[in-house]
Amino acid sequence: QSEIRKRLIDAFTDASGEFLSGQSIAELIGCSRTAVWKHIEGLREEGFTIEAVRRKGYRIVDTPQKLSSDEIRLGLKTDFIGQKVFYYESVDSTQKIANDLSTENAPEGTLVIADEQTSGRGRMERKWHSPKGEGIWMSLLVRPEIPPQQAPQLTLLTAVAAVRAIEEAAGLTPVIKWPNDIMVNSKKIAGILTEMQAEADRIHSVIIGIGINVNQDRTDFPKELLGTATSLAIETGNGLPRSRIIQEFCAQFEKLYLLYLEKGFYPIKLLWESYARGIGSFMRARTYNGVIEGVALGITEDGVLKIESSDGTIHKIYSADIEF
Ligand code: BT5
Repeated sequence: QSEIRKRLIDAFTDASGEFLSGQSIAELIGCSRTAVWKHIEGLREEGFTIEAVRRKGYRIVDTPQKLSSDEIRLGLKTDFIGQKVFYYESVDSTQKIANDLSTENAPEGTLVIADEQTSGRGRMERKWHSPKGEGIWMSLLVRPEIPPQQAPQLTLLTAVAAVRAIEEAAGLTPVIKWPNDIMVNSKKIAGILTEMQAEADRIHSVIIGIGINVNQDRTDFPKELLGTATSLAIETGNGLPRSRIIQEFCAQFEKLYLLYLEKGFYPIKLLWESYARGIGSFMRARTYNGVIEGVALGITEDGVLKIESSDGTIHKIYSADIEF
């Protein structure tokens, strides 16, 4: 079986992107023409995209870019972020696994990555679409010595790290929409979810979940995300190795995190503002307690959004979805 698979891959490699007829594949790998179809299906299940055209045959359009912890660690330029990687083919949510690892005292910088999440989560129990092989679905564990109420600052720090990683690895410059949306051409390309384990005055751990859409094409998004979501492949026109983006993210995150621990939130705030859109504009914020409209003044030291409504009241927004 694996011998046939190998011959099939070799045949496609030799064909270098040209079509191979069913008959010639059958001869090359030594099986019947009906068996060819079964082997092609096998490759598809592994993540190969194979085009089939009548009278021409088959050709490989895209190969799976398998991730592995070795591949991620190779070429990682950090001291501790991502130095311990747990990689899974399929999980419900990497947040849950990172949370379990945290109670087992996993070291700071531990990274959990999955090729697929079957119940990826957004904020407020929303769903995060995490199809197999198409994106970066990962959770990072950190243990900063900061008061629990400052943990939201890490969401903003992570947004800066994600924007910079995408800039470096893909050559796009995304913008940030408060608090956690990373946008390219007004569509969401990445999201961040920060959760923590803490007592009243002490943080045990913060689990930062990051989802980045990488290889999806337009048809890979469910209907409800068609107008609002995008991927690096859609925006750049080509697929990208996920490991490169993960490595870049880890490097950017580590730099910012060390700066944050040493100098506090202020330098991070300045960077965040330089990538943010909508500050100074009219915004509508949908919060738990209703809608607040007004001009966005900026963020506070704690990463809270300030909106001034038309009667001059300044509202502090801790959690909301915004439109502008
Ligand atoms: C977020 O929530 O943007 C946080 C997403 C965090 C995902 C990561 S993946 C690794 C880790 N493990 C998890 O289980 N989660 C984290 P929020 O701001 O609430 O946005 C959620 C909304 O974004 C959904 O209600 C959809 O409208 C939209 N959405 C869902 N999947 C998307 C995708 N793949 N790309 C763009 N938008 C999406």
